[in-house]
Amino acid sequence: MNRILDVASSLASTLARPVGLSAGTLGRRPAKPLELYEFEACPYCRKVREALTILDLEADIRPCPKRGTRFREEVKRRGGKLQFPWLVDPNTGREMYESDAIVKYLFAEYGDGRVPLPLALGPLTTHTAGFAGLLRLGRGMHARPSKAPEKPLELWSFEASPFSRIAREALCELELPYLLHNVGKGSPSRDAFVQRSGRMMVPYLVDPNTGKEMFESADIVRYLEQTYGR
Ligand SMILES: N[C@@H](CCC(=O)N[C@@H](CS)C(=O)NCC(=O)O)C(=O)O
Repeated sequence: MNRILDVASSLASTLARPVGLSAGTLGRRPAKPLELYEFEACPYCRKVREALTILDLEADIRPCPKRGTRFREEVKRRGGKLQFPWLVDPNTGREMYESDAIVKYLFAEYGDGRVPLPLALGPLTTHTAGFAGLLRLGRGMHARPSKAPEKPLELWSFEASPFSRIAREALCELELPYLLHNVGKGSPSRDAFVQRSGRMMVPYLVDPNTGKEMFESADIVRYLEQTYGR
């Protein structure tokens, strides 16, 4: 996709549903990152990713785009059906389908128990997430051939960041697993991130397989294509 159109449509997607911009009220912190099986273009998955940003939670993302071969079967084998999002919380042993149930669970375990209004409107929440996703013209929906990395990558991001979305979609389409660090506005995780990266800007990618670390969504997408695309 042309870069200007790419950035404009990602910005439009954020403006259509500007949720997952900031950290909210935080509760207890999990000892281990959550595990989320999802894909970027899925509106139900978007709701869960928004909750992760608001709750300032880290998650091991296992991308499950349509036609994907790397993580989809694991969901069917362990959960019983091919439906996304699917959340595993290694801290409590919970494994769950259904975005609304997952969102409620996350705010109960790691927030103050109250689901914020934009995530509590049932079908309206899902429809706005769906419309916002449509503006991305199918990005983050289908798998493309790729080489599997030995170790998961790491990405600093927050859900509503238009540039981070572009990087996440590439990770998703290439089925590259990554540890997602959410650093929304007001996030207590920002200081540690700035210490590590040198500045407050997302997306920021770290690839422990090659030692590469980089800002800039266009550079990240190019790097991922060159390193892992087939
Ligand atoms: N009610 C479910 C609906 C989930 C759902 O329909 N997810 C779609 C993706 S958006 C799905 O899993 N489709 C099967 C597939 O992609 O193979 C929820 O809220 O989580």
